[in-house]
Amino acid sequence: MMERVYIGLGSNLAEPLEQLRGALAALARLPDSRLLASSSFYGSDPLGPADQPRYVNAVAALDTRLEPLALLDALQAIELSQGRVRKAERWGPRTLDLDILLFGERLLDEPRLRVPHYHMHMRPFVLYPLAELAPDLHLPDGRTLRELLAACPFAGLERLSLADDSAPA
Ligand code: PH2
Ligand code: MG
Ligand code: MG
Repeated sequence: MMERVYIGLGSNLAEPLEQLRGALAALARLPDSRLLASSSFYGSDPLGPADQPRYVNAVAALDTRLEPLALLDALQAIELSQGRVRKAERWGPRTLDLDILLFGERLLDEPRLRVPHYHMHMRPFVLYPLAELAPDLHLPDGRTLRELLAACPFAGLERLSLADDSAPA
């Protein structure tokens, strides 16, 4: 069964725009999956330590037959292939971060993976790009994306590109 997955992309090191473009190209090559759409790219104020560069963020929609942990493995392989080094600092700078935001209607609470993503409901750099792709979305707990957006100001965000500019080649 194909399931609809939303993936958050983020980067604030080593040419963030190129990091996101490369990541979208890699997502388009995932096995047993189809990349459906990607949002505009957004510049965003860093959440967490303030002494780090601004991020570029986007969201992608994917249909996949992969199981969640197989998809997580594939996303981490993409992060590593683009030079990510995992550091101890929480919410510190990174070359590429690919987070599973939603996986169909599933609620997952495993050591490696919590879905929905634990802070997505209050992160403007997740909610606004997601709303471009799925404005009528409902979360598995019944909350609507519209409700979450109403409680989340468009703060520290700047739309850098239209969705079409960031589409994979
Ligand atoms: N990711 C983090 C920590 N802080 N801030 C912004 N603006 N965008 C991110 O993607 C981000 C962050 C940890 O994954
Ligand atoms: Mg993250
Ligand atoms: Mg992550």
